[in-house]
Amino acid sequence: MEGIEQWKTEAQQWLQQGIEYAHQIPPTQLYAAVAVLLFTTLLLFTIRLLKRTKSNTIVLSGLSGSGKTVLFYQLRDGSSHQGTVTSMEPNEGTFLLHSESAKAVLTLPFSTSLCPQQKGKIKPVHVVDVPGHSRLRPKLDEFLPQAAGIVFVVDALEFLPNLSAVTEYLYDILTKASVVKRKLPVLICCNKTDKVTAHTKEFIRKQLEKEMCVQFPYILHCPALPRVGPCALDDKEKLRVSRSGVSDADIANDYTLGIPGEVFSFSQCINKVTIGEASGLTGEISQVEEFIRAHVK
Ligand SMILES: Nc1nc2c(ncn2[C@@H]2O[C@H](COP(=O)(O)OP(=O)(O)O)[C@@H](O)[C@H]2O)c(=O)[nH]1
Ligand SMILES: [Mg+2]
Repeated sequence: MEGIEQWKTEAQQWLQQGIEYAHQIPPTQLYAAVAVLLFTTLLLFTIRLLKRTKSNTIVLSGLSGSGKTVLFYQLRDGSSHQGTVTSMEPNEGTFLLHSESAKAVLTLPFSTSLCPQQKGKIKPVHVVDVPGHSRLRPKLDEFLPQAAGIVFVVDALEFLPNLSAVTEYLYDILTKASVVKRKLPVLICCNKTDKVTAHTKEFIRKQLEKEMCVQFPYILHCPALPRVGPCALDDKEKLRVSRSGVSDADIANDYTLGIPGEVFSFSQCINKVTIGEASGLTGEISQVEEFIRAHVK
């Protein structure tokens, strides 16, 4: 008991001394010190928060057979791993892009692996290759909330026979709340350009934009949707759209695309949609790597 009393009085003395000392300091100095302390705390807190929320996940999506798995191995190992079987589970990994780790090794002639400083400068990328089979597409929703960007792989060789299915899948992605709200950047990657019969990215872009209007005519012909750009459909609007002949499945998504009355173009999307070319098989994947680096820093 006595010990506690003694401790109390000591603490009070210390407090008194502290207050006296604070009184001796000019108020401006005191205010400045408090301001610096607050500012530093706030800065550290913000840096921590930013670091935590900055995602390094890139989602590879697209129909089965478009070349996602080959692209995944090319990004990771710099080879196509031919002969891999169709995966029923998402293929995922966190790694340094092969081309970047190779470059870093070249700059270090006497070392066979990356030194820690070199590794620290290049951020590893978490790449997820989500199987394109329609039964497995819900898997995509698991990864989109943490994604920094989407690479939508299109088979530029067998493009026209798949046009309808490709458009439907792309529409589905571009109207998801997890994509529109977070303005996720999308790269439409026209793959298999090593073959001379592959369609060009310009051709593919135009066909996709045209097909959007064919498959989802309310993008074009529904003046009942007055909002500009992708907009949330409330229940009344969904009913109105479904009465105009569009199936429920088409309007099940949270957002719609395009500007009513205008021909659809990807530039109307709130999120940035770009189009590029690649060949996973031969390793011509620089446009995909540039996209990844632009969004994973
Ligand atoms: N010519 C050519 N074929 C490719 C290319 N990328 C993938 N393929 C072939 O396309 C098929 C499907 O590839 P895969 O990566 O399994 O597609 P996924 O179903 O989207 O994962 C395989 O036979 C690959 O060899 C490419 O860039 N060029
Ligand atoms: Mg695959």
